[in-house]
Amino acid sequence: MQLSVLSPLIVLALSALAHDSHHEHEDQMPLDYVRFPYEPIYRGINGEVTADAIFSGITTFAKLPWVQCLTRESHIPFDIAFIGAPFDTATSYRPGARFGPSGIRAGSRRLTLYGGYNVPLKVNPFRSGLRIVDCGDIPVTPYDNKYAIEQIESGHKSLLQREAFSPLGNDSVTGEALVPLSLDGKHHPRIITLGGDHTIVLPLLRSINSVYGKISVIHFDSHLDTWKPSVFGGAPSDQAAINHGTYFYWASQEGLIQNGSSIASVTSFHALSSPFPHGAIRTTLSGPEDYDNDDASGFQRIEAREIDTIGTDGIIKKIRDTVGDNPVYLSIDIDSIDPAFAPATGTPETGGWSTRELRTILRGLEGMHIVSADIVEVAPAYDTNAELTTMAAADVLFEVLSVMAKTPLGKVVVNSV
Ligand SMILES: [Mn+2]
Repeated sequence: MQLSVLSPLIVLALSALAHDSHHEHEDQMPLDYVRFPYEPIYRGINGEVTADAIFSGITTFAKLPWVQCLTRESHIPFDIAFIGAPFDTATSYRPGARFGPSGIRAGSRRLTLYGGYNVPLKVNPFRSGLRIVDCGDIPVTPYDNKYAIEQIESGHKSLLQREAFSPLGNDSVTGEALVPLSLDGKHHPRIITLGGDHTIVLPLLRSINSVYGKISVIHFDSHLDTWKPSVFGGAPSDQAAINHGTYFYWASQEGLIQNGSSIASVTSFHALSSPFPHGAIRTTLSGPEDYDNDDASGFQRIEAREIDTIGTDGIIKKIRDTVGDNPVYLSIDIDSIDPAFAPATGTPETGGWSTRELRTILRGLEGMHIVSADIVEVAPAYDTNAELTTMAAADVLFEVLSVMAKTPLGKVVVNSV
């Protein structure tokens, strides 16, 4: 448009800025403002954090410091990073999860209002000594799924393959030095990805595989997501065959996820080698054979309705018995929660868990070696004005973050001599 009209205004504005800086009062928070741990820039009369810090200013996840990890601040190390993957061009029903990262950040504003102490887990992840940051979003094209999936893998790898800021430390019981779980023996940071439709887990698992090798997965979802492309709506092209209902099929085909043999404590409530629990499953199927395919992809299933018989304790036990001490990747589809509590999602299914139940189950994962995690399928356009879904997503991640803060990502090496 009329750049010639605007440009004198821009020049005026810039010159005004140049004359006014660093005098009258403290500057506005610059966009690349970084402070660890998070501290609001404005202080009350007695130096206290002022209450407006929660709803004013630029919103990151839980108001954490924003670090431009993928570009000019790639030299700043961290222990846990939040990163958005705004991709939603492989959804089967409702699109809109590209706005998930910004929606979840909006829903997370109040997490640190009173400081962020997690009462049941007895930890404040924001004051645990770990450096936790929001890295913004991976740039993702909405025009080309093949390229977008490469972008997500590359962005995630770029963060994951760095070394963590804090040393790994010692085992709390034996006092022995902990050893990293990674293939290269280095202590890597943990990444929490804000989706995005569930397809993003394929490139995320490719990245995870590059650091940890084959890995176990804990998958909370109302759907299987191991469907063969032919079952899941057909696949008119190679690219169409990779979508938010088939990515675990492909991850299994590519050998990214571990086959059950290395786990001693597998509970065989479904057949075949099955190290990976799906939780909250309740979808309809094309037929019973979908479960055979799910078995072949290496998953055990926990049906959503099992909560009525075995409760949250029983579900936690099933997960822990299945995964054991293995390094595990955690993927949470917001549709595992009932649409009464989280309506804003791509393929809602009634009969799900409450937000309280999922949070309880997640807290039950304390002590497990969660190497990274995601929450996906949050599509804020279908949310209520009360931000039910984005708030649920943020609170679920607060539990994940608390578990991570309590559990160092290392093991004690038992000397076999
Ligand atoms: Mn899913």
